[in-house]
Amino acid sequence: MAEASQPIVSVIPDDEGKEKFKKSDHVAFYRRQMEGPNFQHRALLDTMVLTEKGARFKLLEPDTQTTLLLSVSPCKNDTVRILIDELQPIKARYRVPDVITEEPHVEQLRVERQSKDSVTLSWSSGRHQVCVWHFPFRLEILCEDKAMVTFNAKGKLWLEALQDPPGATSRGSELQEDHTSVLWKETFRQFVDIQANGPSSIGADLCLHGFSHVYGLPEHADGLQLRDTRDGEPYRLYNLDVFAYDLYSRLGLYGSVPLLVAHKPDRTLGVFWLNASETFVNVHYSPSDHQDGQTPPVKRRRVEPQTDVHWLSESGVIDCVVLLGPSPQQLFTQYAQLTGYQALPPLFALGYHQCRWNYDDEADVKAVDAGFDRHGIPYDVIWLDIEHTDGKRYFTWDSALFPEPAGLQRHLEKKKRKLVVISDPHIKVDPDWLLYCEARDGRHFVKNRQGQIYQGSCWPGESSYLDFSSSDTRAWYSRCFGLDKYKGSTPSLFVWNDMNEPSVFDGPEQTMPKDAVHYGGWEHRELHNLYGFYQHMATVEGLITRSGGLERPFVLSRSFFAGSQRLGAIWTGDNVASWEYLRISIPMLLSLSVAGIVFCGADVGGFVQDPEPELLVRWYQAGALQPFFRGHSAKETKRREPWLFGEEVTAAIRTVIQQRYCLLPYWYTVFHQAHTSGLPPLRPLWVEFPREQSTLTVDNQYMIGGALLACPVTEAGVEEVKVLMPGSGEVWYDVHSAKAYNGGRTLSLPVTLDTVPVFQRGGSVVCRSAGSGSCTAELQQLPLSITVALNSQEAADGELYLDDGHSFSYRDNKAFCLRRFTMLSGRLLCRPASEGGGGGGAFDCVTVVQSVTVLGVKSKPFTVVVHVSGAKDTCAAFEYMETCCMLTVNNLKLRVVMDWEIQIG
Ligand code: NBV
Repeated sequence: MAEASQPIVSVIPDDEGKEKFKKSDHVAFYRRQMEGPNFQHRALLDTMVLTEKGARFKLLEPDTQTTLLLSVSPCKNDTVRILIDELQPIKARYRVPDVITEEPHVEQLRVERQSKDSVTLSWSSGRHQVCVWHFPFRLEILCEDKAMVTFNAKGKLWLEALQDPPGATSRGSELQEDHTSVLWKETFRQFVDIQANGPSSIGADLCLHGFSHVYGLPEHADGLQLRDTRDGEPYRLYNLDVFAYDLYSRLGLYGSVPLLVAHKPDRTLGVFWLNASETFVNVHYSPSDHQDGQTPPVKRRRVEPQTDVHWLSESGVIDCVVLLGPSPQQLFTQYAQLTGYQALPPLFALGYHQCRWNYDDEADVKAVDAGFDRHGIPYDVIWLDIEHTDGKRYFTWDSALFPEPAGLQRHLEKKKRKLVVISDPHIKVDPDWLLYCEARDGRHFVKNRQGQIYQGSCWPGESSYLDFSSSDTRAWYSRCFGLDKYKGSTPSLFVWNDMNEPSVFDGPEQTMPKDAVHYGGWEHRELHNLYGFYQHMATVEGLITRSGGLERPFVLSRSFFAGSQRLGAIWTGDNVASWEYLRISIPMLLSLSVAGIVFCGADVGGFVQDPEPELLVRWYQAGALQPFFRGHSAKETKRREPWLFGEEVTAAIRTVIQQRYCLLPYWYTVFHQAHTSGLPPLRPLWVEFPREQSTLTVDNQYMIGGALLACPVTEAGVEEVKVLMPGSGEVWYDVHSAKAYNGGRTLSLPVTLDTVPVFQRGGSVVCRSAGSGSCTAELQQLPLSITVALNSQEAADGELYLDDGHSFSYRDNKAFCLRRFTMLSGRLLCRPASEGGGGGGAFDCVTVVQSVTVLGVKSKPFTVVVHVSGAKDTCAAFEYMETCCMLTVNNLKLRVVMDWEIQIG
């Protein structure tokens, strides 16, 4: 069987290809809901039942005589789950499994007030209330008597009852044949979709009171703040393979997270719409001119702003969780409690990754690897794209190009470097290939609606698609990564899942037909947005099992859903080597971060086309300050390893990669924080400065953790950039010059090609490695340098997390080290971060602090005295630079696991 035509031109949408993807008006369920009537639902208050799972009510729609079941469950972590299903569906409707990690504890509800019009229930000692209105049905969530959210404020509640197929015995057969055929069949271009149980869409609106800024809903190539959708398309959540996607667009991309986050100075709130079918979201700000963060004109009567959010999905049930915050931190924790925390990556995964479609052969890989050493550029991982396989049969090797893959991995492993290989979800239809036969015979493929194995075209030619929604299939796929089974693989091989939207070259919108059938008889439409998430899960399981449960996996996936953060990293797919794509990468990564997908990155340099050297340098500078840092380029592009553009470019790239490596102790610490508290490493400014109006619309700058403000340069040929220094009363220190700036203003800073504006916040402590090494394993042997940045009270604190960097020992044996550095009244203390908070355990931490720099020291001290518990005090030599108020103490050898202090007097 032939491989699919190779040149990417065959899959690049040309002008005709733009039609490849639907707009909302091509989508029947969207039109039906937008053009249809507002139903007149009534909550039958006398049907209320209070159980330990919350409150239940029946809802009646008199015109259609549909009865729905509403349940409201307030949870202990200040979230409220609203679930609406048909009271008696002809068969169970799809409920998204495997995303919510554990059902949160439900609070006991108390009836506060009840009348024929409404019932008010309270929990959490009356602090929170829900009020359910009989007619028109609304559900209001109040915090301290203030309405926060009204569900169904605009009466958009919609739920189409499932029907039996025509000709079947029950209700559906009553429909007229011609009427049925219009409703049940949807055509797009040459593709016909037959809906097994008829129209089954759902929808609802929520009014967010007092909010005029909402964020989240990735993945879209657009700004951070969601736009009012009245002037165009709704946000679409439908995972699609969109090559060189359009910018500033609300069309669906590779992954979806149905979490919307609203923020105002005194509250951050979330709405999580747990549905994996095609989904649209309309956002309406009122007053409509209030969304840009400007205060409304003075003369106009002040109207409380609100944001109305209308969700519409093709099928499933209404399952909506309102997260009440109130702080951004609390919101992130609530969301992580619901869908899981970021997996703690192995340290190498935070290093630099070198990828290309493709490195040609073993010699090429070795030459590129040697190039990094020759040019003194650290890196950890080299990647192989689809051409490494035998005819796009994943888990195999092209024997001419990669005759000794295990030897290649050992070669890299000697330098403590890793290999990542691609593994896509499509399997070449090849009865002579054992893996194909096993999958076929084990019934691991998705079927078509006629019950045969579904086939579509992809890289290998005719392919079938693994049904990762089945746990049996996931287990089988996981076993394929076993070292005995995956010939040529070694423990230093890690994995990349691409094309898992899934991408099907000859499918509707280049994906799988919605009427394909998965395990359990579920139509693909029900779980489309989960497909990539499930492949990612199976791959992660495979790597964990391969190591006997001991080693942390690393898997990059292109497609994702809510909860993918538990699995690993994602990237923003096929971007283009242009300044605009560099710029958009920042809000794209911030939107992902806000929605829990925090280990994310964009192809550095741009995947398609050739970046000019200046763009390449600026992209490395930006990428080095983003969580997942990988250079990648498409097949037709020119080679672009960092040393191919002359010494100036090589030096600039070397510098930022080295700086990234030096900063890895800090990155690792903020990842540990994401892993334990849900706080994203990359944070929009409003997360750290929630009360500052000026931060709400900023999406070219961000915080890395709580301490560093980054503002990568993303314009060509600039000599100056504007940086908002948030927070009046804050002090910011330029990390390169140590120069101090006061917060609460926007600065113009001169820049050259080498400048990367990064500032440390006064009041923070940042730990860096004293050198970069050639990869992260080498870095772990190096001592640390600590930078203490004083605030206006001359205080600062910060944490450091260390462990072995690769195993689950930190979890299973508490083998980690979590330290807190606190500076107050001229005294810097190094202590455990919390009672018993990782004082070493089984982790033999030999890391020492070599130097301490204190920024913001107003005058030259007389002495610096070091005190280590159990030893004599010693005076340390120091340097003081008056021009930048910087004190440096060098030549220290303070073990980070020991308690010690430095007194500046
Ligand atoms: O496997 C080839 C590419 C890969 O390099 C890229 O990163 C993915 O986003 N893949 C898409 C398939 C082909 C794209 C035209």
